[in-house]
Amino acid sequence: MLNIVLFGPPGAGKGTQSQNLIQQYNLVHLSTGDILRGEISNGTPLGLEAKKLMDQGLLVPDEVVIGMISNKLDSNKDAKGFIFDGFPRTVAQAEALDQVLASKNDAISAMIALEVNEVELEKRLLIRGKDSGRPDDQNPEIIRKRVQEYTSKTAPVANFYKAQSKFYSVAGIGTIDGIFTAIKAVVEKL
Ligand code: B4P
Repeated sequence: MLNIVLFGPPGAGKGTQSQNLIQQYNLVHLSTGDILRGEISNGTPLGLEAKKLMDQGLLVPDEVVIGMISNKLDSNKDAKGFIFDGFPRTVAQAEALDQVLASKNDAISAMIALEVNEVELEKRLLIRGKDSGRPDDQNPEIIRKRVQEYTSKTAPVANFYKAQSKFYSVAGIGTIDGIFTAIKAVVEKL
């Protein structure tokens, strides 16, 4: 199976490049951000709790997102592979993902990290915030909080995959097509 973790700070292009990858390689897209926003729009108890944290730029508790991903893996048994977009976002999530995949005789193939500087991230998210209505994209302070959460809790996940020799870095600034070409070059070598 081809299982790719698409990694990077908020606004790095994970969601954007996931769409390209699922089309090119016929993979299932698992975005914890999208799943959580689905829970919010359905008004579920989980969604109501998640919204309070997401609106402040904070991460949702590990056990909540691990449970969600586990359920999605179980309900996509025929998949050729998965794109994990926005997950794992903590080392505990990465460890749990390895365990869940190992129980299915499966594993992560690669982590592809999109490298984008903070000035560009803030610019992109504020532009998206104008159209998307996403409350976490509209306020520079909340965006900075999300980047802080990324730096303190999510960036260490890269070391987890480096230790397994599965880490690949791709420059995330440039055209969407150009960045996808660089991502494909990594995937083709796996
Ligand atoms: P996510 O939904 O994962 O959102 P994100 O990281 O902010 O952005 P995304 O990756 O989708 O955007 P993209 O860069 O593609 O998370 C939202 C929140 O959910 C988190 O803050 C957290 O609270 C919670 N959450 C989610 N997963 C969690 C987890 N595992 N554990 C705990 N909490 C979790 O795109 C951004 C913009 O840039 C777009 O408008 C796009 O068009 C533009 N763009 C993309 N590529 C570009 C390029 N090359 N040039 C110019 N613009 C570009």
